[in-house]
Amino acid sequence: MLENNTGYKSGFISIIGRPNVGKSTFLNRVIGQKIAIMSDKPQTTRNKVQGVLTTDDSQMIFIDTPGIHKPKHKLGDFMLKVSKNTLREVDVIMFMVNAEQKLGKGDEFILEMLEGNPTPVFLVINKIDQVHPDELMGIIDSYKERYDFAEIVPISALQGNNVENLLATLTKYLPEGPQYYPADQVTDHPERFIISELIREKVLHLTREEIPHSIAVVIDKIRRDEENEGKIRVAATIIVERDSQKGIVIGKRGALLKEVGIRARKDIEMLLGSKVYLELWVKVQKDWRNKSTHLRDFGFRD
Ligand code: GDP
Ligand code: MG
Ligand code: K
Repeated sequence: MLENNTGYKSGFISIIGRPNVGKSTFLNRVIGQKIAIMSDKPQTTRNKVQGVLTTDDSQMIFIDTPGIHKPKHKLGDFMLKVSKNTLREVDVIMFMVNAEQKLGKGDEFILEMLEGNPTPVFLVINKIDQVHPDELMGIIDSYKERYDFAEIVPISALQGNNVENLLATLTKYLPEGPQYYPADQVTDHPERFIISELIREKVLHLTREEIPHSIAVVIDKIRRDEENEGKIRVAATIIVERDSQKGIVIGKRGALLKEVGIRARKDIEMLLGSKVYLELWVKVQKDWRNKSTHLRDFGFRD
């Protein structure tokens, strides 16, 4: 993390919108293909970092907020609640729509859900390469009457039109803050975040309600072991808040932790396309929960 970061801005941005409006295309354009594509794998119901854009004066952390659609079942209900909370905690919400489509039921549902949310919402009208410029005002007006957007920005994620302007405007809304993620770590090892989420997911699944969602998984090391058939060695630490939780995560004679390792390793091997040697540790860190919700939720590494 940078010291003396006066003037440096950083924050969390949630991109929401109906399927196929161009969310992944946007992320691919601003961050690079790999990250968005990989995090598209539907493996967790939880918010996750989709990509981090680091510049000289800012860092934008884009968060995937799943479950923003009319819930069909109990779990959907739960996910919606989690997403709603996330949307209150991020610094900016990017609500992306397709310029070719009229405001539909899916958009209505999202807008209703945003009612009363204090977070600034950007209306990002994507695919403007598909509509005539004269049509744009009408589209903007139809959305304007529905919600008090902080900004309305038309773009083409595919062709890149106005994307730089959108990023500059986003930066204005970010608070002063640290560079949460080292720039090179994110661009060189996007897998890191996904791997920690995969491990977390297994712990939560195997422990059910006994372990709170606030646990964190920190990846200590990812290294290719050239002497060992190029196997990738991953070392990770699961951080819990209490000794009792440590006991639960480890399980009787280490059985639960072993199972976490077996399941996580399978997924990580699929993700990396390589044999993986996974080493898991469990650590108690009592004040973990007292840190800012953001840091806790997004697996901040200190
Ligand atoms: P997501 O479901 O919101 O992540 O949407 P995707 O990023 O997967 O995009 C859905 C489709 O829309 C893909 O075929 C993209 O190529 C296309 N698309 C995305 N952005 C644009 C754009 O700005 N212009 C045009 N013409 N197509 C786009
Ligand atoms: Mg997508
Ligand atoms: K997505």
